[in-house]
Amino acid sequence: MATQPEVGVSDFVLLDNLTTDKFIENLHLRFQHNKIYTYIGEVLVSVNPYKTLDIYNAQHMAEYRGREMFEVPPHVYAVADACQRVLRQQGRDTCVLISGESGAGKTEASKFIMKYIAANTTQVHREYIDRVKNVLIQSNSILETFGNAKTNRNDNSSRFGKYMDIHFDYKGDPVGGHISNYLLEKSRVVSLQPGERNFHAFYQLLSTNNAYTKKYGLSSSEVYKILGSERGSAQDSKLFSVTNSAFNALGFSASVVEDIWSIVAGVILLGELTFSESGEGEMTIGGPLRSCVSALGVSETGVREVFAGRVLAAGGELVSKRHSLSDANYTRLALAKAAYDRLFSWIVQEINKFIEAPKGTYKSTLIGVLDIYGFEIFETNSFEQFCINYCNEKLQQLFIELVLKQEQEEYAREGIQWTPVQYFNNRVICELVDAPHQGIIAIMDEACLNPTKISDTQLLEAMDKRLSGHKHYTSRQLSPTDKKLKHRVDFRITHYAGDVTYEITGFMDKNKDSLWQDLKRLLHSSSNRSLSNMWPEGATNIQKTSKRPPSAATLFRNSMAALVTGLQSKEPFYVRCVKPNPVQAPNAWDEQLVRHQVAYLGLVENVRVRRAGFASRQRYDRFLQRYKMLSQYTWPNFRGSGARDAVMVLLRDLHLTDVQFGHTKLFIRSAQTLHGLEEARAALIPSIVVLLQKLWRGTL
Ligand code: AD9
Ligand code: MG
Repeated sequence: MATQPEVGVSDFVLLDNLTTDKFIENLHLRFQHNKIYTYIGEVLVSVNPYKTLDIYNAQHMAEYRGREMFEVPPHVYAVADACQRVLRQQGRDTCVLISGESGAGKTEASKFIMKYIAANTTQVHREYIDRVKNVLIQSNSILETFGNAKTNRNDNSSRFGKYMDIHFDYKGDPVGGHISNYLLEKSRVVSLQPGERNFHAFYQLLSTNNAYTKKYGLSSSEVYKILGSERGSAQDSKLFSVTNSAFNALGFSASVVEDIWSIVAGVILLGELTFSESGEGEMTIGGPLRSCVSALGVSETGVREVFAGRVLAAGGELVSKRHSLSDANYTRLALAKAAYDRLFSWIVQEINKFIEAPKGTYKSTLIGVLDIYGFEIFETNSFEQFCINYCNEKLQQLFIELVLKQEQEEYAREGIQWTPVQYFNNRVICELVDAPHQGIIAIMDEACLNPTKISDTQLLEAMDKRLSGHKHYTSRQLSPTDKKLKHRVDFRITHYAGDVTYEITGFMDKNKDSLWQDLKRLLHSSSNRSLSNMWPEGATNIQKTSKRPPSAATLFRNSMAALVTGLQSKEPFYVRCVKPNPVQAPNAWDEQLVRHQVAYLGLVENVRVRRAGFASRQRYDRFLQRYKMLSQYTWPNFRGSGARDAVMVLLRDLHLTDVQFGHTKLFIRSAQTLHGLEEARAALIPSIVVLLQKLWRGTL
């Protein structure tokens, strides 16, 4: 690799006089020279360049293959390579945790990692592996079409969480994968903040006149409510072809693809329906009802019925309830959200069928890549932001546990000399949200289970009562004397990344997340085979549906807990993404914004822990076994007793001093030292092999 002049330091550990100012100065200097990557030991800090850099081609990939992180300039490929090496050499599962706020570059980083991993395969079974690679990459474009949208922070914001496992065989070649999706922001289907767009899929479908628009009476030149103030662009039209090719490449049949786009059309058309009351109190439905039912493959009578009223099972009896206009409208929106949300999860499931390693394939190890929504503070924050920010708290907690806490605890345990580094532990905020019986989720669930209908305001009152003493919780309602504040119905959580005020309106409804049985039955009755399959529970007899399903927040909390448990068992690598400015512009640097992120990501603390820390730690017996050949005092056997003493003698002989001796382990400060040991060992091995052969043959 051509050596390039160093700009600032490529590892923050090497900074003189570490302060936040110096840290930011170095980050900025490198950013100005398009050096967007810098290490903190093995943690990669990445700044979004908001421009295309020529650092990702095949030649660059080749330069990182099989190289140690400290040998080559910082790059996301180096992380991917290290991940794959741990997997191949130690047979351990690894994972890459990518964090940072919305628009910081997480999804792009995850794609680079996947590309690198997919490219870095052996030459045998090329054709099969090419298919797996292709499938893993194509699945991304489908997920982005249906799960991403333009927000005020990011033109291509992931509105769902994604965790992808890539499975490898014993040779380290990818054989398949599995995607888990978390909580799609389905409220976006029916309401948009000013300046934002709905999911890309809607614009793609309406960017040209195509077979679907023709079939369902849609037109690319019409205005549809679901699209907000934006229209499908030439770019959307291009991406529509990309999405369809991806469906095709993955193996979706033409009829399933037709089912999918028909559901998207049906949701657009649901957005156009209106309700009014005729003179006799009869409800009339305005708008393109015919096309809507045709797109959804359901009967017009069925749709009229679900809007006109619903049937409830109360104490074993069936009771009909007539809908008011606002009930009908609520039903329409609920139907649109549910149909789209289920479509998204179903697409993920289908993709999983295509990317799953075939039965009988030996799955040896895996790399998990987590790309999940970043921390969000909007003008108005609702239930979705509450869940998204809770998820970020959990991941920060994992980072603290793995990087800051465990490392320091080990130093203490091993009796290593050490000045402890202070850091904020956000466990207390996680518990504010998820503690059993006392956390916000528990209080919300209690309210949702209450047989009498609890309003959002009553929920807030219950939260205020139970949480008012908590350091990270404040409610505006607590100032009933202040007239201006009295009617505000929000609460504030002091998150690790800043204060967020959540509007309580809609929390109850979104947490219950129940869809009336009539609607499930309607969707299950669809002649659209895929839609019908998505709603198996619509086949259940209404009187038999008994237990209430877990709430949305509980499901989310459980899926986060499972995710964290899964990640804990793997060797983690971190990519910490930083957003340089709020306007998505190249070369612009907003010092305040960067400073805020550096603070809450705990980057300076990370450097402190790392700096005072050690690149490697190994048990004495293992270390001795591996390197005893490097000294005449330990090869072939140490004359004294105890591995610790032997290692001391060995290191004295090698004049190595940047180490500390713990109770059970040796701590090596720099990675270079370790590398030197490895090189010396590699150089000696051939002569030792010859020696051993001679010994065996008795010719020595
Ligand atoms: V969100 O939480 O999903 O809203 P992300 O995923 O953190 O967010 P994303 O990866 O989507 O952000 O990056 C935002 C945009 O920045 C991309 O669409 C690219 O235009 C741009 N970007 C990010 N990383 C790079 C990069 N390494 N090189 C060039 C980049 N452009
Ligand atoms: Mg993203």
